[in-house]
Amino acid sequence: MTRYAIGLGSNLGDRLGHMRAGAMALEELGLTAFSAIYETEPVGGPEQGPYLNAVALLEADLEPAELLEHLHRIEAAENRVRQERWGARTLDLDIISSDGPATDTADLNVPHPRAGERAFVLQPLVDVWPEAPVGAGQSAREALAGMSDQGVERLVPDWVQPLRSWKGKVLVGAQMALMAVIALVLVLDGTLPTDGFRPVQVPGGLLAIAGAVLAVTASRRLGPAMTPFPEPTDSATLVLEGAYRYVRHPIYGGVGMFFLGVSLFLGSVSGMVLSAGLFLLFHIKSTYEERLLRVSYSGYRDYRSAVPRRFVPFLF
Ligand code: A4P
Ligand code: MG
Repeated sequence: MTRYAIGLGSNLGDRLGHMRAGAMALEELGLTAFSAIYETEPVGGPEQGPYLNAVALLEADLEPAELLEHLHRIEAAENRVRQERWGARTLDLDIISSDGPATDTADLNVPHPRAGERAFVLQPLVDVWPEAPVGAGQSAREALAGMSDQGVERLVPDWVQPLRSWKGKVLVGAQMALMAVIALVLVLDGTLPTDGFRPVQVPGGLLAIAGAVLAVTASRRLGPAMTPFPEPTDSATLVLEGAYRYVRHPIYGGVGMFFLGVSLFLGSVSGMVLSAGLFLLFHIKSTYEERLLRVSYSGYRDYRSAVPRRFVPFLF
């Protein structure tokens, strides 16, 4: 039995779909572990979109050359077309490292000759096999230490199965509970002045109305893609119009503004504090959600740079 680390990469078409198809095919060759999935800046080659990269570990009774044939077959099944060196690809499978003797032939080099200098290979490799030899007598962990980050970002640990996790459910549960508590506190704690009005009622009322308008228009724009869960639905496409041109999470922003506005209007300090807590929870939830959106949509990374505001147009 030989242990092999296989690097997976995709930056063309349905990246996650190609990575998953590759992962399924590797399972039949003796798979033992998968790294998390990372989004990475392209290294070398022509101008091209960001990659998804991961590493799989195999224990297989195969010679390196036989394994390479299997990898080429799996790549071909994902319509891999070889046009230019380091060009965009639907699926690239490379033998990164093994615990067998080094291979150095005309069409196969193991360890992969460039593995030791590339963070997009080393970071996922360290997830599953930190001591993997990557050339020059170095392990993956040693080669990675002291390397600049090279635009490699860890997205999600479990990517081979559909993206549904307990974390999403916990976040939705916490959000529903907190919204119910704020509503209850406002009913019990909020008061309207009997003699005239308080000056903060004007900005409070305006904020609540603006929040409601933002949340309602954005949810109508989202249509069938709307879900309380952070994981995108299977049929969803990325919505970038309407309120989404100004903020990346207008529904969360609108709901938060609404609760804060009503708390101001009713003069409830507890309501204001809890509304600030709701914004904090939305921040945590949307940070997680954006990692899932980046795995699912190659355009999300550019969208995030183009629309820097998360919740409130022009502010934050
Ligand atoms: N070959 C030699 N050694 C190996 C090995 N250890 N594993 C030969 C796999 N193949 C190996 O590969 C060309 C030939 O290399 C194969 O036919 C095989 O005989 P290829 O897959 O047709 O083409 P390639 O992948 O473009 O070539 P190369 O030189 O292996 O590219 P690299 O160095 O793997 O770079 N940026 C990011 N962020 N993420 C990436 O995944 N990948 C590349 C490809 C460039 N930039 C990237 C990424
Ligand atoms: Mg390759």
